[in-house]
Amino acid sequence: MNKKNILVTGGAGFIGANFVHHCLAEKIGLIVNLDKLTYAGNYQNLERLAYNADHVFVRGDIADQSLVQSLLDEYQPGAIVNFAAESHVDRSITGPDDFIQTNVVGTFHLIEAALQYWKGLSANDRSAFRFLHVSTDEVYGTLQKDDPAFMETTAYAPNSPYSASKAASDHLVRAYHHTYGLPTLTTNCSNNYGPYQFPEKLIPLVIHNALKGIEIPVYGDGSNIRDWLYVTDHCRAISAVLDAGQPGSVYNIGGNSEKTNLEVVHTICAILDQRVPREENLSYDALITFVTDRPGHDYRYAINASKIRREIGWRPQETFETGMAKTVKWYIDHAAWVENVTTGNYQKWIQTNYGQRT
Ligand code: NAD
Ligand code: TDX
Repeated sequence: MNKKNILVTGGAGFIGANFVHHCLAEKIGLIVNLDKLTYAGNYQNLERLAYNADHVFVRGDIADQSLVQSLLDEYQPGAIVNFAAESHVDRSITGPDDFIQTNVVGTFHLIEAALQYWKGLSANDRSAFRFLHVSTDEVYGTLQKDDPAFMETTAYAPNSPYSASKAASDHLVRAYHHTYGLPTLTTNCSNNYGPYQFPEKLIPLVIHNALKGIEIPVYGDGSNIRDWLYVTDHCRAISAVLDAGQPGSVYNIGGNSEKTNLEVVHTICAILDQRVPREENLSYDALITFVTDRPGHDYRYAINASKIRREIGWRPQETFETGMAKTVKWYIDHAAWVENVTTGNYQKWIQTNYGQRT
């Protein structure tokens, strides 16, 4: 086994691509990046790595167990970090099949390949190996305004097909540790934002629509609350858990930055008002449009991140204000990237999701 090599899955998506860039900047070792390149995966996110000898990109499915097995045999990684997933709640409501296939069946085949590989390692390598599964706070369900934040011990209560599929995958990972002793780690993180996020998610969608001068759709009355974390802080947390996490453990990761959706939208509009003023000094706020709510919409997520802070020493470096300023600037500076990902199939999704809402 080569301890420094990591098999990253879903590394052409939003968080995965940021993680790959983070690892390569830190010169951690060879990154083998397995991604199916679904609508959400974008090789452009990795283009600047085309000549980086420490990055190997493989187009493929985590559910293809023999492919995963052959990559493990060839590159002998010391860790697998699993980002690959269908990740958008609204899409899971209109079409849950892909979520079950990748998030549940795919994770099963990936961890089964990992187990077979791990069993063949020497005793020293078996104890050094890690399977890190990247999950979400949504598995814990929803909170009321004054409820305490989610802890690692909070009972699972997923409410959407997306969160149910992620919960199922978390349980598989837990079982593979408990039954077979596979050294697993699970991280449950709050909402991320930053570069390379597909503009179907709230923050990049708002920036995109505002700059195009089209309606900014806010579900319901905009009072739902999310705990926002800048993506690079999430990547640092995953690296820290890989290095120092206890096998079989779960770590909650959060930004300690709860905002209503309306607060998020107003923040983006205010930054854009400064950076790209509209004609006649109209505010971008004027584009906000309240639309039919998401079915089963979770009211509030909040993460208690005291375990990872206490045991591993991780804490976020960005505040919501500094992270949002960087994020809006990135989308303004990368208009060509946005243009490329918002053509074709993206247009069909916008019609499916927003065409029915009043
Ligand atoms: P994303 O949708 O941007 O990217 C997912 C990536 O996985 C894409 O590159 C896609 O091509 C790839 N993929 C999908 N199915 C695959 C398959 N069967 N085999 C191989 N690759 C496949 O998602 P994201 O926002 O970067 O999220 C990454 C992970 O982090 C997910 O597991 C998600 O549940 C979790 N997460 C996301 C957030 C968030 O706010 N975005 C928060 C907490 C946890
Ligand atoms: O057009 C919109 N209008 C709107 O009001 C969209 C797309 C979203 N929203 C609301 C719904 C949510 O309350 O904004 C909030 C954030 O929505 P999303 O960006 O879709 O994220 P969310 O549903 O909270 O899930 C995200 O965080 C947890 C990720 O997509 C998941 O992958 C992650 O697990």
